[in-house]
Amino acid sequence: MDANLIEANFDGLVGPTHHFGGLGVGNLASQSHGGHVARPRAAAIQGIEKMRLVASLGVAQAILPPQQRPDLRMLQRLGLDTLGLDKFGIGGNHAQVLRAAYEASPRLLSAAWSASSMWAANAATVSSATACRDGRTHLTIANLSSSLHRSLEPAQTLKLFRRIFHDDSFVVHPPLPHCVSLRDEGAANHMRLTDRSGTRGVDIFVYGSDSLDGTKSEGANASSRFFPRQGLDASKAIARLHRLDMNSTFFLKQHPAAIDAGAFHNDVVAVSHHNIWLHHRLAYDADDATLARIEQRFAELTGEPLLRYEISNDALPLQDAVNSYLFNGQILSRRDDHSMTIICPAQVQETPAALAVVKQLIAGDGPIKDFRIVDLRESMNNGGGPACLRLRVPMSDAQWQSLPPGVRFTEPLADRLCEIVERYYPETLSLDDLLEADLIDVSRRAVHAIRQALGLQDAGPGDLLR
Ligand code: SUG
Repeated sequence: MDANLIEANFDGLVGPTHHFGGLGVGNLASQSHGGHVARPRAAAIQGIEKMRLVASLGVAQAILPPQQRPDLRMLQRLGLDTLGLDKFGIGGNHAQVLRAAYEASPRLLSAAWSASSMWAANAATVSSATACRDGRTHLTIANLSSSLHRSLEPAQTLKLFRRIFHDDSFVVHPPLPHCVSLRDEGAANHMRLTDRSGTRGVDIFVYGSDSLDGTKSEGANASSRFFPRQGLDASKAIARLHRLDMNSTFFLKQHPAAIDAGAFHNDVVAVSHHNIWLHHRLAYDADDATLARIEQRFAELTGEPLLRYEISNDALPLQDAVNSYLFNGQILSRRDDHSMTIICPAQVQETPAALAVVKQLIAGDGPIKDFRIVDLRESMNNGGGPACLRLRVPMSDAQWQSLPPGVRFTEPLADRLCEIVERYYPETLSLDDLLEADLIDVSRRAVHAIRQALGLQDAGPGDLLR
């Protein structure tokens, strides 16, 4: 595949049951907002506004529908199964099921309702066709084994992705087996650095744990506060599955200080786009020689220097990096003049050190010429910034044309989605509201209407629910 690749952004539309469950492992925003009242309607509109902005820059934008919730079958599988649900989670006394879940644990109830599939950066790891030896674009669905609410996503994601990426030029792999050493959180822990055409380059996988039993790293290099979410064994398996060239594939370990400060994914302390790699000094437990080898390999392959911007802890303390989500910005190449823009969450503007870093980047002679601020407060309060909400899929124009047309962003589609959101989504949602059986129907209708708007109508109740 020689022609230039486009970097399509697939955003997860926030679902109608967005709430603050306090469920995110090592995710400080999620933990500190647990139990707060959420605003699902505003959350979805904020996400759609971001898509409008990205599309207005001439970037290929597509939309992933929210998943069906609650996952009553999960509750059934955990022993709350005596209440007459059928195999699709239909029937039975829903109010009783929800109450029983709540009494078993409010976290269980929250997990069943979680709208976490909005964070599409965790849906899959994607390898460009130009990196894979068979010349196809490989996607491995993330198993998201570190937490219950997220482990519910892969089954529906696999179905959806097989439908969207149906063309022979894509290969969609099922999630790796659910186990501790193979826990995998998808593209949030992977970066592909390329020349400006998007073709030649290197792959970097970032992991948190490399110990043999896969739990925690030992010794001084161990994170002490939080369970690392990505296992090295998982990253290696994906690199093999995707048939990557091991001479241009690197595995970097997250710095334990970063995990301890709340960087539960690489994309909280690093961001990449084409030949740009912006990261915090404490993002990796790697010496300068390792980073230099990556730069050298990149230059060999592309004939260009890698533009690596390392931000020191003095310039931006880790805590400010995590609070502002500067590194979760989206760097995008505009279609008109190919200059780059970074889209940052509003929290960057409110964090002087983070704002200073962005301004310095723009003022320099690098390709990033502009920054835009987006308000994603609802998602941010659960630890999900601009980059978390999107999955990048490098593809040729022919591959873009092969997608079901309804998932490609257009302004009329955005307007239609806003109407659906206004019509069905609750204005506010608290944990107590999750006990309301009526919410089941509202949520199903909303997701059904969204899938219809995207041209992903369902064949029957089985399809709709699983
Ligand atoms: O997995 N939050 C998500 C946020 C994911 C962000 N993604 C990236 N960094 N790419 C998580 O921790 C919170 C849900 C709750 O608490 O209700 C949550 O799952």
